[in-house]
Amino acid sequence: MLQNDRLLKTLRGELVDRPPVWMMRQAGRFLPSYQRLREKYDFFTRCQTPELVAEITCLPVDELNVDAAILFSDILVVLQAMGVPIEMREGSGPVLLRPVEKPADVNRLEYPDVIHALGYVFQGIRATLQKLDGRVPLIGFAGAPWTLLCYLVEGKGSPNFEKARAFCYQHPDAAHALLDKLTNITISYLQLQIQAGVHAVQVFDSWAGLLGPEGFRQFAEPYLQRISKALSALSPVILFPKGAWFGLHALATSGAAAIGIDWQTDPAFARNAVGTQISLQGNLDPAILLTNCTTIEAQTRAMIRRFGTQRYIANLGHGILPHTPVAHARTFVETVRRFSEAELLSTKS
Ligand code: 1CP
Repeated sequence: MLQNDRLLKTLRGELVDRPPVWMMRQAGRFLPSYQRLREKYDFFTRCQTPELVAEITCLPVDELNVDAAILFSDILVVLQAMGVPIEMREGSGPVLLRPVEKPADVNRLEYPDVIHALGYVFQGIRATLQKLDGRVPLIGFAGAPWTLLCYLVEGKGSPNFEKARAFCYQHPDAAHALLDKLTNITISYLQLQIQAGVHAVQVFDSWAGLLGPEGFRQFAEPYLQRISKALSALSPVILFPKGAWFGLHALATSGAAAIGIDWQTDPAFARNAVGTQISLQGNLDPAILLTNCTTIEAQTRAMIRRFGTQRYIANLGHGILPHTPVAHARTFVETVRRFSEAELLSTKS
């Protein structure tokens, strides 16, 4: 039994006393307690050791009072399981040692035995659930096929992922074969996370907006739809198609329980695009958490007033920034926790 089920109620469209709140990338980024573990163990050791996964995942629950935990892992572990060696470099982030450069490279990627290759993730989930002891729900996650293709082709992070976009338009058949394979693997992977006990799953399509409306319709949306339709009977699904305001309407009928939006998307536009039968999540600019407590409080309250308190999950519009002071993150969470329905009504009249 969960002691705090606001997130799950919101995902089911049930009434809540106030919106649930959590922050994308809350586990492994800004907390000094995480930074200390980061000095002791390298990144993949942290991801592959169930006790460390449990410890890191619980840090923001213990220290910030958020309404949900997100599993400590990374979207790139799926690519490692497909036989792609990845180095996590200090300062510059992940580097894939053998990126996909031509269509023939797609065939080289292994279809992994997910249950074994990513067994440490499922063990991490079980260890985390024990440590959480029913305090809040646990969110599992995976990268969306398009966002994974971005890293596979580019070989590293990039502001615009031009190589990945060019690959899709120059080799559409190979791109679709790759996206199809990534979709099947992601469905198995998330099914196994659900079996291991996560209460909801989020699909991060961090680079969806880079495709533009037509590219999104071809190379991202069909795969998000497939993942969402395959899983929505098993668990609530949250889709986060960052930057793809133009795709919100189409995703509203994907079976997803919620759609996350970034800060460049207007809440009223998003609500109008998706209708009333789905929850929205977001969308405070993470840079606002770098300002001061007065500004954070004012901006957070304004955000809640725009979304309303029902069918809404308070969050940032993207991951929390590494240098965010803990007190600022706490102010964000506390402001949502203090927001009451009565207040919403009084500000409307
Ligand atoms: O040493 C370190 O601390 C490594 C940094 C790090 C961490 C803590 C990486 C490398 N990944 C993670 C964890 C992680 N990644 C989580 C765990 C939960 C949490 O931190 O709260 C999650 C949900 C992710 C998801 C992820 N990884 C996304 C999607 C979300 C987003 O922010 O857009 C993406 C795009 C990645 C790829 C990735 N992994 C790591 C880095 C530095 C990056 C970005 C690379 C880039 O494009 O520059």
